[in-house]
Amino acid sequence: MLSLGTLEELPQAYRDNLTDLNLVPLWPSMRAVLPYKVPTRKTQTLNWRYQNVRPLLLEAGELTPMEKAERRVLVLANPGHGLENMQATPSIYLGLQLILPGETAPNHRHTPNAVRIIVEGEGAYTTVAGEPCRMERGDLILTPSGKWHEHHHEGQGPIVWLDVLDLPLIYQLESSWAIEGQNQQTTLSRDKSFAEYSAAGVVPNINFERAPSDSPQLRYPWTKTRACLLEMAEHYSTGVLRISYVNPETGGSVFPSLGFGAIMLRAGERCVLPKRTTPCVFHAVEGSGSLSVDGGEPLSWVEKDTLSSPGYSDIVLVNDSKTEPAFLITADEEPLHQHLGVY
Ligand code: GTQ
Repeated sequence: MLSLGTLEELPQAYRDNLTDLNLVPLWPSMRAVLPYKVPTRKTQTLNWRYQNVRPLLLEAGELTPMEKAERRVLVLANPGHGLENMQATPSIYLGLQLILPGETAPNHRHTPNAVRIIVEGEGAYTTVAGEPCRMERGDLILTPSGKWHEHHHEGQGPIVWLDVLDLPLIYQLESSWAIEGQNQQTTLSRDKSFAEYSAAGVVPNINFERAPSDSPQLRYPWTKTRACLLEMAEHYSTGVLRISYVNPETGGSVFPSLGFGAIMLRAGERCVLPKRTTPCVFHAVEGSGSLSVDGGEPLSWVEKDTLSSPGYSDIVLVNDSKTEPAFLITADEEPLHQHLGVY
């Protein structure tokens, strides 16, 4: 490897002249932006333990009425990226959102793509482009870029979900903006996951229009994902049990930016994930266990916890239970890495 010149080796007067003209010499910073073989990763391995976040989120419910929040969210910010930047990974924003019974988070739309993963509570629904999507624990609900969405809660007790957005990416592209609208009028009582996309490989053959761009399926019920993973476990006694959430029309990722999946850990399983370039977010839907990165100290997790890990690292997930499976939903930047040719 070359030994590159430093900034200090340059005369101060020369450096000042460069600065005056908004110029920067590359060579002192060359290895910072093009490190040798392995990228610099700011994404820290972290667990935002739900038991720690929940009381503060409920307190936000007392401190800040919905009218003053628009969205009542505590952002899960990775300190490696600077808390103020609200990044869990370079492209992923995470937030835990609270709605109290009878409250509505008003209609709006924005350029970033969003997913909700339901953490606790019953009786809420989010209306996305006119489709009311019921929110049940573990469900994954899409709000693709530009689609109107509003959240309602008609049940008892708080509802909490995890928001996963590509906001940091869209913001960095200087393309992040939102507008508010009147609440949506809809005659539908359910979303398409109940009829048009209720079973793999089967579609209605009347009044059915294909929608090839955004995923036409907005809600991915957890009960079905869970059943699918258990079914896979019946057939595969070894190997990683992992599914991807896809656009049912194309088979591709649900968003061009972020990818979503779910992992089942068999009872007592120690699961070594294939090493990948993309950082990853894990949300524990059921069970408890640990995550270790690059052979480091295992980080414990329980149901409802949300974790992050950097890319280019060896990841091991362990299920603590010797009798029950554990389930995690994942979010990562794979589609983006694929598009860019860096995956
Ligand atoms: O529910 O639409 O966590 O617009 C951040 C921005 C949630 C939402 C967030 C949003 C939303």
